[in-house]
Amino acid sequence: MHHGLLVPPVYSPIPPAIHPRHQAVDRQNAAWAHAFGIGSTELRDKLVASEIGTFAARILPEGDEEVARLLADFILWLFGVDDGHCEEGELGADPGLLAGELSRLLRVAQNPEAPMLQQDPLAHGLRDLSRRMAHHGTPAQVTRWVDALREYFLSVVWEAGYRSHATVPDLNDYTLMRLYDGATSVVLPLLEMGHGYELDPGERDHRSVRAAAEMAYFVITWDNDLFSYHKESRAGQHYLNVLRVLQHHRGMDPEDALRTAVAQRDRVMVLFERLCDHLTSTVAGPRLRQYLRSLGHFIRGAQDWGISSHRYTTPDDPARLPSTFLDAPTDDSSEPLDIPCIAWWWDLLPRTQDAPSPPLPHKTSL
Ligand code: 3E9
Ligand code: MG
Ligand code: MG
Ligand code: MG
Repeated sequence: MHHGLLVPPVYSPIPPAIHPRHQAVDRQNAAWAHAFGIGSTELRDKLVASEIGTFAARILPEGDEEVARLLADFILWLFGVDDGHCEEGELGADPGLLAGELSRLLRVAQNPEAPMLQQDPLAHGLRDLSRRMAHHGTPAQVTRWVDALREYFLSVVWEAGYRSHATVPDLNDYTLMRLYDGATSVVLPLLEMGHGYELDPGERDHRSVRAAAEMAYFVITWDNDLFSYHKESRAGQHYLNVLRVLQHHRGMDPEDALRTAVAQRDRVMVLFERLCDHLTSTVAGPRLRQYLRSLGHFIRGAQDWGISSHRYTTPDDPARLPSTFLDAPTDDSSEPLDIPCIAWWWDLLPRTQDAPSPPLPHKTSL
């Protein structure tokens, strides 16, 4: 008899937090999905039942309520694309057609007034999101939102290539693709909008700050792969997940793959904490400190939502997910993971206490 994989509690040094208006955010998110008719009726009902508003309320626990609502609607829209087009739809195994459709949507995000895709509910929803982004963000923040959507779209087209051939990427390619196909980078402009500030581009784009953001993407998507393995592996479609990558390319059984993936995310979690502490106590002004705190809320929010949302617990065939977190990692090594595209993250801080620190961003006037 198949009992499914038992996912253990994972290490999380970040305290939980939620916006006091989370119930209202969740209710309004459901109303938005219905008003714009996102996805098929079946998909929409499933998304509405998965408490996406609560997820957004965990990412911006102290942020502006309107921006938390905007984030919730955007995440629901992203699932409309990721589930509706990529993982369950026909375009998901046809990279060329998918690239065309996503490019048209990108133009709608950039120019909501463009008379294109006028009968398409996803385009209609995106027009609303784009106008609200322009209301809450600066032109530069809206541009970065569109640019981040483009990098997410590129990665899901890459993913569609694997789906069309029913192949599985190696760990390095999977990691590189996963940094973007989890739609994590598209959330970042909203972290700034939610607190009404704009980071200095020199700070945001500094190697160490970009690395901290990428580490957050890694932990969020590895955690998602642990929590969504049950949902993904039973769906009967070609799925990509780090547990599958490790089984396919390293010959591991599911339990070994699980232990390995947990150790990988623990090492990155430890490095993220060290890097954020270092930035906070040396060079970061109030805005960068808020940005780093928001990355932490994003990680912890994805964890709290991931272990409790019906999307992953699948009550009709329950997943064996943890209900708590650990306060110590299973692997606290400060050696780089053997994944070439991210190995440079471990060069940003001294490996031992007494080694000199590499240069970090100049102190700004913030
Ligand atoms: C996530 O990967 C796909 C995104 C499009 C979901 C939208 C979520 C966010 C913008 C925030 C990041 C949160 C995560 C990754 C939970 P995948 O594996 O297709 O997600 P699934 O829910 O199907 O496991
Ligand atoms: Mg996906
Ligand atoms: Mg998915
Ligand atoms: Mg998943």
